[in-house]
Amino acid sequence: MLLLKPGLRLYKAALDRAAQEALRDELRDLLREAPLFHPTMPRSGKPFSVRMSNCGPLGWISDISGYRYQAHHPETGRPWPPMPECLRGLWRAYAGCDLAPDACLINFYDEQARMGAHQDRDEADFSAPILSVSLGDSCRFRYGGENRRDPSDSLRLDSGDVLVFGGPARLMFHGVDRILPKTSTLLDPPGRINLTLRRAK
Ligand code: MD6
Ligand code: FE
Repeated sequence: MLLLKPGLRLYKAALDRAAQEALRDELRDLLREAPLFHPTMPRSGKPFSVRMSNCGPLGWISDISGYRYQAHHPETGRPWPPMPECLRGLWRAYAGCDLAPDACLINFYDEQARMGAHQDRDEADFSAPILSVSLGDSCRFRYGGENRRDPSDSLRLDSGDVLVFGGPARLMFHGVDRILPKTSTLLDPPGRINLTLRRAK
């Protein structure tokens, strides 16, 4: 475990290749039930460059009217599929939180996609951490402080890595500067999947 700063823990290669392949295959089926959609920014309606879906009781979505957690897919109207057991096991092993996650956001990045600096603050209780799992191509992940203008650092996240944001790091600004194309053979089509497990309610 690497403690990057108080509350920010990185577990390199928490999933080995076989576990990554098993999770990839589960996600492939899950995304047939809950297809990736193109979220848009509140007010402006500008599309995100990532595509999203969710699993678990609640899912995070963004559209013209705002950010929120809801229990159904915005396009199919169906409930989100259950969270794979492998993800719940990572939460038990690494989150350090007795309560189970009730939401998992799935972000898919193609080679051009990025994620602007943001805080995750739509959850009811910031005492629970957020646990992130990376699959596929590596990325440059940027993290700073609680104010957008605080100094920032970046690190490389590779397939199989788990990052936990909790305690004093829970509300830090973070984003994805860029995807590093052709750094993994896990996904076809290529790209990066990031899963973030949360306690939304
Ligand atoms: C990403 N991650 O890695 C974006 N949020 O693609 C996040 O936005 C994130 O890694 C909250 C906690 C951990 C994260
Ligand atoms: Fe985030």
